[in-house]
Parts: sequence; structure tokens; C-alpha cells
Amino acid sequence: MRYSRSPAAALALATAASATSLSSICTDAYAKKALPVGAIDGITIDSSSVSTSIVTNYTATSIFFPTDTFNYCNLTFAYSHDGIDGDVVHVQYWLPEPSKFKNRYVSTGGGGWAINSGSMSIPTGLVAGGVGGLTDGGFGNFDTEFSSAALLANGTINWQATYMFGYQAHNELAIFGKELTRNIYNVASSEKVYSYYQGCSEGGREGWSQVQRFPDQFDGVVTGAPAFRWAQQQTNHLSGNVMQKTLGVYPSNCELEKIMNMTIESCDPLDGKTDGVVARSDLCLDHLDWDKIEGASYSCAASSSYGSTTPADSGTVSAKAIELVKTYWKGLYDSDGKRVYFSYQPGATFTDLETQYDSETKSYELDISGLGGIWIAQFIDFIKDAENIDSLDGVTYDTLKEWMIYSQAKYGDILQTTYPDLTDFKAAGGKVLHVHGEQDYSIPTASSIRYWDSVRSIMYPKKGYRDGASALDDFYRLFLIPGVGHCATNDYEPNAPWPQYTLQSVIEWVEEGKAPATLAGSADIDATMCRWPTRPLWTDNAKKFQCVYDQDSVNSFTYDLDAFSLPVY
Ligand SMILES: *[C@@H]1O[C@H](CO)[C@@H](O)[C@H](O)[C@H]1NC(C)=O
Ligand SMILES: *[C@@H]1O[C@H](CO)[C@@H](O)[C@H](O)[C@H]1NC(C)=O
Ligand SMILES: *[C@@H]1O[C@H](CO)[C@@H](O)[C@H](O)[C@H]1NC(C)=O
Ligand SMILES: *[C@@H]1O[C@H](CO)[C@@H](O)[C@H](O)[C@H]1NC(C)=O
Ligand SMILES: [Ca+2]
Repeated sequence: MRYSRSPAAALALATAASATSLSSICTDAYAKKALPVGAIDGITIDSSSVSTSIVTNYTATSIFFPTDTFNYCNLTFAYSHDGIDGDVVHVQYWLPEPSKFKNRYVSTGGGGWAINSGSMSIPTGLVAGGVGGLTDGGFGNFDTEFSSAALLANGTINWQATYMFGYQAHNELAIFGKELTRNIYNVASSEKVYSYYQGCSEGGREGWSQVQRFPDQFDGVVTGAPAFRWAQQQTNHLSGNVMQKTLGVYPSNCELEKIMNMTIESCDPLDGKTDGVVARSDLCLDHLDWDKIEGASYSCAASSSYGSTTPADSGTVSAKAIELVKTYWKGLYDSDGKRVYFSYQPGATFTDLETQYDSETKSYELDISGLGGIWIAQFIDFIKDAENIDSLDGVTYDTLKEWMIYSQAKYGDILQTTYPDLTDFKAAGGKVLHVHGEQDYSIPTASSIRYWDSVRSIMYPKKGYRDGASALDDFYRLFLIPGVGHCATNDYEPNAPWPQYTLQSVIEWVEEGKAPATLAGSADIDATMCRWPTRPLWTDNAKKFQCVYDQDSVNSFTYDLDAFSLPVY
């Protein structure tokens, strides 16, 4: 399966375009006539805001889609919600040449606190022969993130912006995008415009926000490592820091990297093939030889990043650092010994444990995770005038649990995004392709498995695990990507496969009924990405690759969050 076309072939096709050309659809006057006026009640489109520009010979390169070169029209316009003073939302659509258009529309999502990923994501629509879309959520302009629009004043939540971020902006983007696409290309009402979504991390959450609420919004959705179960997910970024404070240990990043390297080295062969990839992180914990890791010597050269300088560092791995890592991997427990949340898989980088070097004391110290800290400081436990929390004094494991419970109570309907009943989406014929790196350091791999399992048990309560899984297979498939970090390839496991054709796979599933069994990687990599609940295993001296069912592996990814009295989907 190859989707890339040579630039020369692309240009030849472009000049062969007959009835309409890019220049004929890419004018302000043409676009104004195609605006989706009236598609959503209570919204006024500002037709004077329309802007169109032709971009030629644009090469889009990304790990999320195959490289392609094309000409397109950049169409943007603004709209406002009636009755809200000063409200302006900008949307951007990239239109392919009419000769390339294949009746498709693709919304794209953001990452971190951003609701879009700009030109890193939107070209995926063009690559697929469709219109790509993105929104600014009404936060200012295409580069403004939600976090800078979330407060009207210190302590006062901007609820409109929060709902827009949660799910509303994407609903509007897609409704407008589909209607605009139809109008621009004169698609007859008897003909279908297929609609798709692609996003990773926060963008993955945004995809699920639509699937769960608007069953016929998209025909196919690709959601990577979604930042859903928001209350737990955001707060849990602080768990590592509270563990450091509780144990009183702040290892240098070099010492942590050494532990990670030894983990990768020792767990790599457990999947049956020594290739530098930990494809079976579930087998890792029981296998590690801590006596060998303790006392191992490490050394790193001086480095500078983000304006701070870290001196050359060397030493031997300490028992305290090992205690911290074991606690981190075990995950968060409350003071009654009940499980609050789970952690990342062994082999992943220790991002939430990163420390900073203090050149005065010449020692490493606490570096509070921004993703967790901003959430708490701005949305939960307001800290006047502070963007991030500046101290974790007095914060215990129980405080983290309480913050999660309060986060869910206050924002659950907007941001939690784990509603588990997808009956209506299934009935509408929708398909979801869900992927998650097994060495993700920012969103635990087990988080995606937990949601998949919630959908399984809510929709098929009478079927057993495996029968429920095969019922889900009709419309929802989850793939774990061995060795891969957070929505990106992993420098520490460079031989890991990477699913570059996910949108193409979901399009085949929707339009041709070809459901993906395993996932194709980028051109030069074997497909070794198994569909959950099966797991990768090499046998026959690493010659034969299989996806096997392994109950112990399934169990190791399944957690009882008994610290909460309500179900946590
Ligand atoms: C398009 O870009 C390629 C590579 O950047 C270049 O070689 C080629 O000359 C360009 N073609 C046109 C028509 O600008
Ligand atoms: C598309 O148009 C908008 C609005 O004019 C502009 O902000 C943006 O930079 C343009 N993007 C590209 C890639 O041309
Ligand atoms: C960890 O392994 C990487 C190669 O994957 C290497 O560049 C790095 O120096 C190692 N770190 C330590 C602390 O040994
Ligand atoms: C919160 O207070 C700080 C310091 O006074 C100020 O810089 C910031 O703009 C305030 N934030 C908002 C949303 O008003
Ligand atoms: Ca391996």
C-alpha cells in the first residue's frame, strides 16, 4: 500500500484538471457563496472575514501521514455565537484541487493546551484527497492555546471557552466543514461526502469528544493516545513529583536515563526478538534485575536546553532512585492503600520525574510538571497570579485523589470524555481506529485499554472478555504500538514500528469495508502492531511474528481503581 505520489505526477494531474481549477474555487467571491450559512442555529458567519489564498507546490511531511506535494487553497473565515459580546471563532480549511477531490472532509485536532496543530496536522486531509479543517476555538487566533483564554480573570473560569475546548468547537468545525466542502465542490445532495477525524493526545481526546456526543458527525475517526479521563490524567502528572517529595529523592536526569536504558536492554528480548524494542512491557517488571541496576555507573556530558544548563554528571545508581522508580511504576495509592491511578509502562522515559539543576546548591531539585501544575493552579485550587503551582508543600497522595474527584465533579461533563456507550455511533456506521504507544511517558498506555474495556463491558455486559472484544471489532479497534512514546517515535527505541497510514486505514475500512487486522507501518517497517487484546510475540528464534492472546498480559493492563466510590470509565 503506497499513497505517496511524485510531485511531478501531482502537477501533471493538476494541469489536466478540466471543468474547475483551483484558481476558480479559490477566490473570496466564490468562497463567500459557498459559506455554510444557516448550518448551525445561533451562529452568525462574518462573510467579510473570508480570506482565500492559493499555495502551490506545498510539501507536507509528518509522521502522521505519508509525504505528499500539492497545490491547495487556504480558506479561512470567522463566526460568532449570537448573544456573546466580542465572540470570534476562526476556522481554517485547506481545499484540494478539484481534480484531486475524492468527496472527503477531515477535521484535525490539537495537543497539550492547543486545539489545533496547525500545518503539522491539517495537510492530512489533502493527502487523503479531501478538505482538511482546524479551529482556533475562539481563543484569539490560530496560535492561541486554550490555557491563555481559560480565565476571564484570576479565579473566574471562562466557561464558554472551556465548553469550546471540551467539545463544542470541534462540533462546529465539522458541521461547517462538511457543508462547506459540499458547496465548494458542488457535490450533489444524492452523493456522500465522507467525514473523518485525525488527532493525537489532546487531539485524541477531541476525537472521542465527538464520537461520544455526535454519533453521525464522522464516518471514521483516528484517535491517538487520547488525553481523556481528564480529571485523573491531568492531575496524575503531579504524582511523580509528590512521590519525589514524599520519599525525599530527586535523582538527576542522567541517573534516571541510566535506569531506563538498563530497563530497555533487559526487557527487549522478552518479546522473543532482540531488536532494541520493548514490545512486551507487561513482562518487564518481574524480570528486572534490580541488584544489577543498583550501583551501575552512569555518566552524561554537560548540556543546555530551554535556557538552563546542566553540568556533566556521573555517579552510580542509588537505592533511593530505585525506590522512587518502583513507586512511580506502581502508580498512585491513597493513604488507605487503595489504588487511585496507574502509571506508565517500564521502558518509557521518566518525563514526570524530571528534575532541575540548582547551580547555587549544586544539586537537583523538584521541577513541577507543567501539565499537572497548570491544571491545578488555574482550574482547581486557584493560586492568585500564578500560572503554575510553585510548591507542593502539604500536597499528599490523598490531596491528588481529592483534586481528581473535584476535577471530575466540576468539569466532568465537559472534559472527562470517557462516556462508554457508543451504541449510537455504531448504529450510525462509524468506525474508530485507536492507537497508543506502549512506551508512552505522558498518557499511560493502560488509560486507552481502560476506556476500550469500559466500552466493551457497558455495550456487551453479557459477553465474556474475548467475545466482547470481537463484537467491538465491528466498529472500534485499538492497537498498541510497541516501543513508541507519546504521539511520536522514540529516540531510545529507533527500531519501533510507526503507524503512518492510520487515516488511510480507516478510510479503507469505511469506504471499502476492509477492517484493519494489524496496522501497516511506514514504508520500510514491518507491520508488528497487534490489535488489542492480542499481544506481539516472536517465536522460532525471532523468525516468526504472531499476535497472541495472553490473559496474564491483559490482566497486567487492567486496574481496579478502588480509591473512587463511583465507576471510573
Ligand atoms: C516544486 O518543488 C520542488 C521541490 O521543492 C521543486 O524541485 C520544483 O521545481 C517545484 N516546482 C514548481 C512548479 O515550483
Ligand atoms: C492561511 O490563512 C490564514 C488567514 O489568512 C493565515 O493566518 C495562515 O497563516 C494561512 N496559512 C497558510 C499555511 O498559508
Ligand atoms: C542511554 O542510551 C542512549 C542510546 O539509546 C545513549 O545515547 C545515552 O547516553 C544513554 N544514557 C546513559 C545515562 O547511559
Ligand atoms: C492574573 O494575575 C496576574 C498577576 O497580577 C496577571 O498578570 C494576569 O493577567 C491575571 N490573569 C487574568 C486572566 O486576569
Ligand atoms: Ca524486542
